Amino acid sequence: MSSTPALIPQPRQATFTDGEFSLNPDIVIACASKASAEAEYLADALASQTGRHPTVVQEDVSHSLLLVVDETQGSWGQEDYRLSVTENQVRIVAATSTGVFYGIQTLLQLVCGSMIPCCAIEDSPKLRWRGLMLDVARHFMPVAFITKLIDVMALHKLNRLHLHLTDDQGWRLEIEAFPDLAPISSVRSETLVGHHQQEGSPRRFDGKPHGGYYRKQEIRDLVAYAASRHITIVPEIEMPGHCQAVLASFPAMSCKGGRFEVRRQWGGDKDVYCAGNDDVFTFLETVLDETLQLFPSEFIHIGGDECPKDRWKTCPKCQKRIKDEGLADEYELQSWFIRRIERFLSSRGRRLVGWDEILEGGLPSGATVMSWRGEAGGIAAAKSGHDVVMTPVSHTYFDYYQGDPKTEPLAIGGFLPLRKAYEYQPIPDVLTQEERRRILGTQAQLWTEYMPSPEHVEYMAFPRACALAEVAWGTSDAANYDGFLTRLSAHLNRLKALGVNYRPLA
Ligand code: TNX
Repeated sequence: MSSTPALIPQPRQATFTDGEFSLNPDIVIACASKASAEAEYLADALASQTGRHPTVVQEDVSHSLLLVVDETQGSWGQEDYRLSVTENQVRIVAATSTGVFYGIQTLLQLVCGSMIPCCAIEDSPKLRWRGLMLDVARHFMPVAFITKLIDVMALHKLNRLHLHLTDDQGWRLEIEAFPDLAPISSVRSETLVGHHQQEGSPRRFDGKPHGGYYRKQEIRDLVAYAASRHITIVPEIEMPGHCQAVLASFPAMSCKGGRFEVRRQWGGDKDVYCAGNDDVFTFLETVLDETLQLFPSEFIHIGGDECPKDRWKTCPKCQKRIKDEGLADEYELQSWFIRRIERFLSSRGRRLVGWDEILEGGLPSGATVMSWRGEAGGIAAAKSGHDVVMTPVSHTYFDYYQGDPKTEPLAIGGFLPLRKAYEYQPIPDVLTQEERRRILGTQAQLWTEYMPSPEHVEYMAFPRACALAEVAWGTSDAANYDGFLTRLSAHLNRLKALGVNYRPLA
């Protein structure tokens, strides 16, 4: 091998030596029974890369390609692996099947034709939440695309897919207890064209209905598919704001009643769930119960962002709640709302995660914060003993422009070029050693107001998500951006082979 293979994310430690392992036609993969699914995955992947399908055996004899799960490796992390390649043998050792799976991902990136360069790799991630958030509410995304995205995530050792399932502009999840909810709340009559016009000038709409929602069986299949790639799907059900689509089905859940439409434009919504109405909690708990049955994720996202307080200020029921509960104001009412939901989730053995506004008015003790309006919320949360996922607009909002707006497709705004995504450091220096452990990880945000299609999502996501994956794995080196770019330009061929519509490098 003349040059070191282009690995993304870069492993923690890798030594390459002379010589190669050759993938002969008669190759056999021997695996521990705990890694048999991973062995089949590897066999399929090798078949599509080399045209030859290896045999998989589950026995302890030594074969040329070995997948070992060694649970006695007590000191190893759940996601760590060791990969060694000699001319005679490829060996992946890990304490869990997840570690084996990551060893396989590295191995697949090493295959060149039918050769694998000799090497010794020891690898482990720095952060355990390495995610991607996909907003399927603003624009519905087909199941086939999410499946493809899961495969591309696996290639990058990303392990959380956060699905933003509900918002003002659409509700995307079938709920059996409320059979009319998804059919009605998933469809808007039309969509805003372009950005909001200047004050006073008319808005334009496309005149075309937009809709779609996921059937329960589709979700079960997606969750299982993701699990086979060692990815957890984290569902988000938004509350107390961003709920106008629900109000189109259930106006009585609002403070004022009346008629609501599934929202046709972005931003600026005033309507919220009525925090004084117990039916709202019965509704939300029913929805959450069905959601929990579908998604085994420990973490359940409840949104919590951008909850306008105007309606609550003038609502007699909300004001009565404030009085009855001895709350100071509407911010404490929001906090009371989130606490009530947090109690519900923890009674079901799950953990609540929400956007950083859930800090306002006091945070329930078990809650985890996604710090999006910068890092301050995350820092405050970590300092007060809460877990945090760092998601600041500055470095993780992949709905922002990645180049000159004059030559890029219309985006929401902002500017977040690839280099900036690569330079991100999710663990703030100001935290103590103890507090740093609170930073679970980071994730990219793909808000889809201006991404109407899967191809467009791919264009915005990649290659910035390649950078984020290395940042989250903990081996990015901002001082060597050029080195990353060199690896990336080879890595992009892998994305091309998967049919990903990435943004070409400048
Ligand atoms: C803010 S980030 C929002 C979303 C928008 C996004 C657009 C967050 C928690 N709320 O509703 O889609 O900005 O960048």
